[in-house]
Amino acid sequence: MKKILLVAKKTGVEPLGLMYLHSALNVCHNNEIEFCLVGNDDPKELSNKIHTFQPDIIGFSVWTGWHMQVKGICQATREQYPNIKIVIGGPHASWFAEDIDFADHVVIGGGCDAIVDIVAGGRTKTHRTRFSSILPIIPFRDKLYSQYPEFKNNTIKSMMASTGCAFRCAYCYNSNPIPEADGLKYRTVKSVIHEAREIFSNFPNTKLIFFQDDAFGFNINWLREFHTEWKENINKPLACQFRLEMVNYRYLSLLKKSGCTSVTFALESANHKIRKLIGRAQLTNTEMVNFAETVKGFDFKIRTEQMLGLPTSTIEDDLALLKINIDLNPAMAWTSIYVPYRGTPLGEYTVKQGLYHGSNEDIPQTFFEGSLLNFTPEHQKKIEILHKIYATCAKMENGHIVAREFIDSKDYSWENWYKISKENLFQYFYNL
Ligand code: B12
Ligand code: SF4
Repeated sequence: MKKILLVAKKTGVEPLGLMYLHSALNVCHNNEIEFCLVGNDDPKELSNKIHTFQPDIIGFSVWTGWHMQVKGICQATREQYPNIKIVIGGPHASWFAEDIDFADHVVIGGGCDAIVDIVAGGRTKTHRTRFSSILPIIPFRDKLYSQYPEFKNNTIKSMMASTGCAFRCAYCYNSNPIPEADGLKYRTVKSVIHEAREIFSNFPNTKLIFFQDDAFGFNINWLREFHTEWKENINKPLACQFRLEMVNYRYLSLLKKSGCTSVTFALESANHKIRKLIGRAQLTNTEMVNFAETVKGFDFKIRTEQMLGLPTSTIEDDLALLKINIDLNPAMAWTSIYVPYRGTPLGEYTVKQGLYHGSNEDIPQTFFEGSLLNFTPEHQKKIEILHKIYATCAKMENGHIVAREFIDSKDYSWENWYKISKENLFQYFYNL
């Protein structure tokens, strides 16, 4: 029997990757599996867990941005417990396997076959499987949910219906596909329905399934079959994300008829030159707005996404997109601050243009923390403040004016926010 500890960074979304690994490992019945999700609140949680559980193997699921911390954790673990085997998998391992010199095994691509092989005593250092190897498997939820009841109690549960993406945005790792990321692949509708049925019957508090797919239902024939089966067998609300380029009447009506209530799509930038730079120029600005309005016409709750501080962008660009959001009035205008991930075409572009001088080692753990590009300190600060007030300003009729005045004032106190927002709302009320 082997004791296996599966570790990931804790986020608000259940770690589907680890749940898939658990499911694959379940075929080797004699293993004891525990999870540890590393949050920011308890720095000793993982070392305590290793100490009490005494695993034979620790598997880390790693994203770029968390990799330096994981390296430190692994080096310390190795010193204290030289017999524990360390396995590194997940997106960072898949794209940067050659940088990982602190593990016994590095897994590129899908991990289900690899982890089973490693546990059975496989000796290769680098394991390669296609990401789509998860397709026939249904992730195990019980064990993780019993260890982390907040995911069980969450009325939203996540699923994936596909792996890979058909698009190639320059800021995203999918634009630089590794052979193991073998394009867009779908699970069968039958298997998706089977998983959803299990979720709703085993966790009856579930109100909605969030499909984490990058572009849900890109294959319209798959979506057509899905919509019939979901309606007939599940008939519960779902949320998904897609690209505006996929939008047409047929696509939206299939989503609507399935029971989709909430949709997320990215606008990213109101500046067409920048949209070209980031690989999102398939639509003109007018088309982008018209398509977004078409989505709204179907009465979905909308979340738009945008990156502030894109390479070569100005605060004016960011405010112009805020105005588009105000006119569209989504339920939520979500923003991140652009991170120049090395290895993506846009990350490399920022280095070539002298806009960024770092390596992936200075990448923050989330993309909300500030810009790494060489904007002036004043511009950097404005981006940070705009990020914090963006969603609120998007709900105010003259929010772009409020945002501009507030970030230009350089007084970022509550008192000043109160003064500026109140004055502007009065102006709007009196139609001045
Ligand atoms: C849902 C999602 C999120 C959710 C959380 C998901 C979660 N808790 O797992 C949220 C919204 C919170 C999120 C946040 C971030 N995300 Co995200 N996210 C995704 C998304 C869309 C799906 C992930 C998923 O569930 N996939 C399905 C599972 C089954 O696949 P998987 O996790 O890859 O796992 C498989 C293999 O990788 C492997 N594997 C995984 N772990 C391990 C461990 C071991 C030991 C082994 C052997 C194998 C193995 O086996 C699994 C089964 O085949 C992916 C894109 C994608 N399509 O995968 C991006 C993606 C993972 N995210 C990405 C990024 C960059 C982030 C952020 C770091 C962005 C940021 N800077 O804020 C943050 C992290 C924030 C934080 N606090 O740490 C990048 C990672 C790129 C990279 N080089 O690392 C991706 C790939 C998007 C992209 N195309 O660029 N994300
Ligand atoms: S649509 Fe999303 S997942 Fe696909 S390449 Fe663009 S950013 Fe990446």
